[in-house]
Amino acid sequence: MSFMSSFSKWLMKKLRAEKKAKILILGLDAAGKTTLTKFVNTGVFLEGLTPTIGQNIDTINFEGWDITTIDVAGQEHFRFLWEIHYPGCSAAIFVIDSADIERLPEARDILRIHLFNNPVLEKVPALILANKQDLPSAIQAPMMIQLLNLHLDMKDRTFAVFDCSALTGKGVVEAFAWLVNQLEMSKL
Ligand code: G3D
Ligand code: MG
Repeated sequence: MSFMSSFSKWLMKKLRAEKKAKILILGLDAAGKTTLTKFVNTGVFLEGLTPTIGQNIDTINFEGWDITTIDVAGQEHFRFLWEIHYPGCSAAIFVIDSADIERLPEARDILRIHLFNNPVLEKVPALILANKQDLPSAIQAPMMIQLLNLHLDMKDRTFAVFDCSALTGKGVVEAFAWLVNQLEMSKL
């Protein structure tokens, strides 16, 4: 069995044991959200991928689980359409292209607007993925925390930053293990 397939099976088993959760995957366009979702879904999940509004929202349903991925950049006038997806979600993942230094300020602003300063997502654990670590210029988690000001902005929040590559899968299992643990703890 391939690594990806056993990862998917492991994740599905964990999630199933937890019954239901709605997980948001946010980030700028081209951060790697779709690649991550494909990785998570490889092989096992029943995929009903439907681009709901324009090209920037995908919803995947499997076994009663919802994963919604949203490109939260630009198109501010459509914001009210994305925000209907926010209530009731159990966790939020924010994906960053760690090799795209030029867009880091934009990612930081968007992260603030959609996650830190968003009362609807105040209580949910936030997993921040420093994606594209396979690229030599990628910024790693400790530096990312400083650059995004997470140590200050997120001090009252449950969050973690993980290095990963949605392309190779490196780091994804560890990151999702953290997230699933948070979901498990929130049900205690
Ligand atoms: P999005 O859904 O957030 O908009 P995508 O982003 O998943 O469509 O990814 C955008 C581009 O980044 C894709 O390349 C994809 O292959 C690439 N990408 C995603 N994750 C990684 C990663 O971890 N490492 C590297 N090197 N590339 C990654 P294309 O060329 O198809 O635009
Ligand atoms: Mg996408």
